[in-house]
Amino acid sequence: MHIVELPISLYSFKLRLALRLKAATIALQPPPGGSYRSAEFALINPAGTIPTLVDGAFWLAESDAIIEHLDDLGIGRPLRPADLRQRAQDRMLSRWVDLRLEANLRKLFAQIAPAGRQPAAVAEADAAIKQSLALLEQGLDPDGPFATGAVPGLADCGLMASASWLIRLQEPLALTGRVGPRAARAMAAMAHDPRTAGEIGDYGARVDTWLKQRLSAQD
Ligand SMILES: N[C@@H](CCC(=O)N[C@@H](CS)C(=O)NCC(=O)O)C(=O)O
Repeated sequence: MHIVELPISLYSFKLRLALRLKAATIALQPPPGGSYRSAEFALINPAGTIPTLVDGAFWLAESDAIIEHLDDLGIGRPLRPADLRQRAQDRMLSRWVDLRLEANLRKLFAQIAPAGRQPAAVAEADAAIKQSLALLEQGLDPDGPFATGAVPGLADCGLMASASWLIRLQEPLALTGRVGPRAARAMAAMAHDPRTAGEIGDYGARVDTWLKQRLSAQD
């Protein structure tokens, strides 16, 4: 069994956080052909997305599906909360991060290079991100520190991954959306957790390097 992923990929980072929390060691490999757009990778996962779990002829896309499958297989410590309501809320929050926050954040990637940046597109995505953050804040556990309570889950991994980009795009794109206090507390708890602190620091440095280059790009 191995996971096809790339070090800079946001969703791969999300999955690596989950692996750290689970204390699970699974081989990580880049997509065959060097890119998730390669013809070789399309033969494995026709959706062409990373991360992808591969086990012989079996493959699985979608970070949440992969993490839940690893939990179901009993690989590493269970990540999802044992309490069924908390578990369902964790799924809901993770969907909100993916389908609302991340979906709008993604629209900003085409706006990072200053050349050709469209202020209206940035403003539209910023407004939608703000709305998603406000909604998320209402769903996060009031006592925390993590998304659904005392232990981290799917939603904490997704939130950390998306917010790692959001906080770095705020200044260069003059975004007004800010993570709320509950989300900030969950992120701080992840950053201070000895299982995930190193991965978060390494990824942040990688994103900083990537952004520095992109922000000075002329195309
Ligand atoms: N919802 C998916 C999204 C995965 C995704 O979009 N990954 C990006 C890299 S961070 C990708 O593979 N993009 C290639 C594409 O969409 O063509 C998940 O949770 O795994």
